[in-house]
Amino acid sequence: MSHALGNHILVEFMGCDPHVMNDVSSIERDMVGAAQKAGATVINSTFHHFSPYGVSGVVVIQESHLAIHTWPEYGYAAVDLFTCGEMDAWISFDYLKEKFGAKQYSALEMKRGAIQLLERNEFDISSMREKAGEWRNPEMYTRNVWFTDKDDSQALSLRFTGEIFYDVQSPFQRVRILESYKYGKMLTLDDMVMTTEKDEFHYHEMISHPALFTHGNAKNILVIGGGDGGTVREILRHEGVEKVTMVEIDGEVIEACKIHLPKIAAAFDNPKLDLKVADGIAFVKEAADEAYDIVIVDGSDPVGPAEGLFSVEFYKNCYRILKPGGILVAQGESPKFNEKAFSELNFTLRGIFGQDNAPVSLFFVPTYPTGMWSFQYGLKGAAQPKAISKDSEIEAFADAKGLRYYNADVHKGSFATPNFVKALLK
Ligand code: SPD
Repeated sequence: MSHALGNHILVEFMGCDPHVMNDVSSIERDMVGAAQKAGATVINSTFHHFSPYGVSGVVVIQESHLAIHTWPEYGYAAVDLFTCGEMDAWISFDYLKEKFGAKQYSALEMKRGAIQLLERNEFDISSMREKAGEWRNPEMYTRNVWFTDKDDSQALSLRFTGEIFYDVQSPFQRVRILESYKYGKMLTLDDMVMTTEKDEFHYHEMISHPALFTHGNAKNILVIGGGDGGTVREILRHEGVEKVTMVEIDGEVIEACKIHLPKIAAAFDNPKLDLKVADGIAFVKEAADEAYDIVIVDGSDPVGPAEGLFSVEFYKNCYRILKPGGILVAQGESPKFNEKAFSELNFTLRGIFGQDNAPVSLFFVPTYPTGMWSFQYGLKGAAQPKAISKDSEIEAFADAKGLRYYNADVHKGSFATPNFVKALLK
């Protein structure tokens, strides 16, 4: 006969596979599986991934809960198996030990709620029992799995279905396609959000159209990065463009987006596109002087393979390969999330293109941390994007092409600089 209300097993799993310990969806699946294997009724699961490392989560079961915190860098998971009633939590323990590939482990079992120390209150629990009956369908439990893109002090979290459509560790980064509830399918690289089905147009319209309208006669365009295809899709809406060369370092990004984000990867078959899977930094270094009207750098954040896309040498080469009057546009990070990269890039561009020739365009992307993002320009000529006077041309284009973010007012307004940004750039 049991003399306690609950049974608590505190588990140390060590020597686990670090990749498994950092994979929120597989940990959620295993924790739910561990509960079900032991015959528990799952009510709800909530799991978060913390970038760059670690997963925390809990599976609420009718018999209480299973919880986990992982430290992938130590191959370690701290697991709590708390159960009431007849459930045998050691079945969950064995299941997780195998799934996590734990090389060492220890477990401490404690009885919780010693009956002899407790005083029972008399009250009618029959209505609670009826309610409990509604929870019995194990297919009906709510999954609450969160993807988090964060630095040390700020985060953006998106709830996703737990389904992973694509998950490949390329030579450069981990390429994944997940499905979020609010923003649809999304591309993540090393646990940072790159683009989502629902808000990709904010970014892709703003990286391309302001530069093309400012230039007015761009025929030969180079895109560095941009593996999801959204940037070339927008550029190729301009009929005067004769050739776009796109150089993406990671073929896995292209592949993932072709399969799972076809509306973004919609222009890869366009005959004007010369698509190269190669190192964009080396490509720019070897490219001929004054070859391009516009160079667009659609890179990821300045860690991993995109780090070199924030270097002085790279932008000196971009300047060299632009024709006179040419325009550079670079993914410029956020003045609220990555202030250092944002301002350093602007200093670099001002140093190369001239003090008045490196304007910043601000725009809004809900799925990037803080939502406020930038493109930074390098102008190798007199045309200033802010001073554009082509309103009716822009409006007609936006209308004809069904654009959802860019218009003449947004073009001009995006180059207005809030005071805190001016201060950052001093
Ligand atoms: N933190 C997100 C930075 C995103 C940079 N590039 C996105 C690629 C979209 N084509």
